[in-house]
Amino acid sequence: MVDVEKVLDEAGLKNEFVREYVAHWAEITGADRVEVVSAADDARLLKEAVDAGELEPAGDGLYYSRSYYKDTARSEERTIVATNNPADKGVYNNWRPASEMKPMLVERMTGASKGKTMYVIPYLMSPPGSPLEAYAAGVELTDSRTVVLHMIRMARVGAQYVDNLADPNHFVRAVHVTGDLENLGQGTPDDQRYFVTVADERTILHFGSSYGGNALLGKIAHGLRQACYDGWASKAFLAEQFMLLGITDKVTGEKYNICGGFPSASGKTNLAMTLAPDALGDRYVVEFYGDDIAWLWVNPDDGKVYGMNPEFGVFGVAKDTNEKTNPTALDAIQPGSGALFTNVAYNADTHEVWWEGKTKEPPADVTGWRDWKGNLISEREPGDDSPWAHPNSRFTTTLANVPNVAKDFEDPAGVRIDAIIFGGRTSDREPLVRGIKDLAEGVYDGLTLGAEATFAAEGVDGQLRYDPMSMRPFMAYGEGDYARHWIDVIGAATEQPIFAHVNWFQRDPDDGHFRWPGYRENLRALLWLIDLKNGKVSGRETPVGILPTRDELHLEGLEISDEDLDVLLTIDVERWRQEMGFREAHLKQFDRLPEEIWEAHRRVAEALEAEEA
Ligand code: GTP
Ligand code: SPV
Ligand code: MN
Repeated sequence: MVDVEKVLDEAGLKNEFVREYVAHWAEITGADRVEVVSAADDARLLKEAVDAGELEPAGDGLYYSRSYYKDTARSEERTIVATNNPADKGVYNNWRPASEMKPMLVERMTGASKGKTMYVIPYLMSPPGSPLEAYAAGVELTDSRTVVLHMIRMARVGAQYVDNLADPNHFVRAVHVTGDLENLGQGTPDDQRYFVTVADERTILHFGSSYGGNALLGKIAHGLRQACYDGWASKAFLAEQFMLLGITDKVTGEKYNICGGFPSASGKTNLAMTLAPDALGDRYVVEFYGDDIAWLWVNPDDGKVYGMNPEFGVFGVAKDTNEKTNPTALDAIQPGSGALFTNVAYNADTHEVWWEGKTKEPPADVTGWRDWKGNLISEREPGDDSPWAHPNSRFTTTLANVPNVAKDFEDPAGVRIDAIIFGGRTSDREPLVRGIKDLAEGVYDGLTLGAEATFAAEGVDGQLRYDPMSMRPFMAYGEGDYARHWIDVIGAATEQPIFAHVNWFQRDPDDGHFRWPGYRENLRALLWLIDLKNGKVSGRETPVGILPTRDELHLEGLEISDEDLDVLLTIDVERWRQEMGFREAHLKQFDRLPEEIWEAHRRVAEALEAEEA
């Protein structure tokens, strides 16, 4: 048996509730050793991980790892929100009673860390001093060293974050046990994995993965699922899968902050890291606040909506990240940054990494190159053109490495939110941007976000589905209550942000090309939205929101055909009328959906009926 008391004393970890929790799970998991970690342990842990073969060198201060080949993305099916109240059941949260799930997880975790070290990771999911700090503290226990190294990049890590809590018992208990990955029946009827958030007990129990949101529990499980529940239970805030950026217009000196949700792997990181298009000169400066999670609240002093990014790093999709699409990301993962790469292609001779879209063609000399599964490219069967990197392969780097990170990204006050946008991969129907000024219509728009699912979750790639506010995989309670909470929180602001729906992914059905060039050019749509909010442009009213006219958009230097632009700036009324029926069926699933949402739905439907097709 490990002498847990001794380990905690030596680490100076005094919080009695934390100590009790660590001792409890050390006994259940049967770990051989217990170790408390802080960010200062990074260099030592990196060296240990390299010596143990868990990481491989990928250049100066860069590291590479592969996860088990059946463990490369979140599993939505195996992810569950459990509580003690059946009324918390929603359509998407896979609700189960806490009393049923806890024993199942304890059973799976019992003795499952035998022979391993249980790392104790005290963390904070907010800048210190934030008004939401009380919801941000947690302690992850994990039996994976690579998970520790990821957590050190993605969250603020150290014993100080749990030793001075206002309420010493108010921290999230987050237990991660990897399990025997080769014998878990991933994706079969006998699947042993369970990723459970016991939301009303602020306890997270994840078993059977060592990858991404399944294992870095501060991020998705706490920062989104648990916080979504906490925000509602406390009535104090919203926790959303949102990016958050600032745009400064150097001519007027004004700065605007925009946050918004696109489903997983649909462009949040790319948008938050974007640079103004070269053709717009240096008038606009984009600052990065966050790329995956934002917590929003109203500041009672000025009545405005504020937001902050609870994370400390970026866990970004590697695919198609290159000098043209996202130079900022490349800077953030350069030599010396301490970045980690997972499931990209790797060359052990040269320590290089590669992924689809990093360069147009893969390295011409394949000597030494292995794909994400570890197989030599040189030994592939002729005609095997499967990707070298897994589509959900990722890079992990801290915010401080992002060259355009906002100077005030750690300001505990957060930043004022001027606009909230929704978007996703929608190959038709959704125009480039439509502005929405009414709160209920904005919330309605978020709830009816329809998009193609991506490879960030197992087994759903390409499916067209509704993903309310991009929170479908992270929703912690009922959708009707969630809509009510949104209207209440944002409705309490005396100055409302403007809403908008954006789409960078409309395609020409004839040849499949993206009608909008995307990436850095996306800033043009956001600039128009700010102009709309400020009354500098009035756009064109349509049944589904306000669209830009061609001359209101900042189009200087943009290469786009007239036909593509016309389609991007018009509404296909017939297609939208059909959509309204789908939306009605979608919304009908939700219990206690606020009447304001139904009114918004009917207003849009009636306006569409009245429109000339
Ligand atoms: P998660 O981390 O899974 O929540 O994803 P995310 O929403 O941050 O997505 P990310 O920005 O990493 O983009 C995912 C994929 O979409 C990448 O392969 C990008 O290259 C691609 N992408 C992002 N923005 C655009 C765009 O404007 N146009 C096109 N065509 N592709 C884009
Ligand atoms: C997502 O899938 O939305 C992510 C990556 O941000 S993960 O941390 O794996 O959830
Ligand atoms: Mn995400």
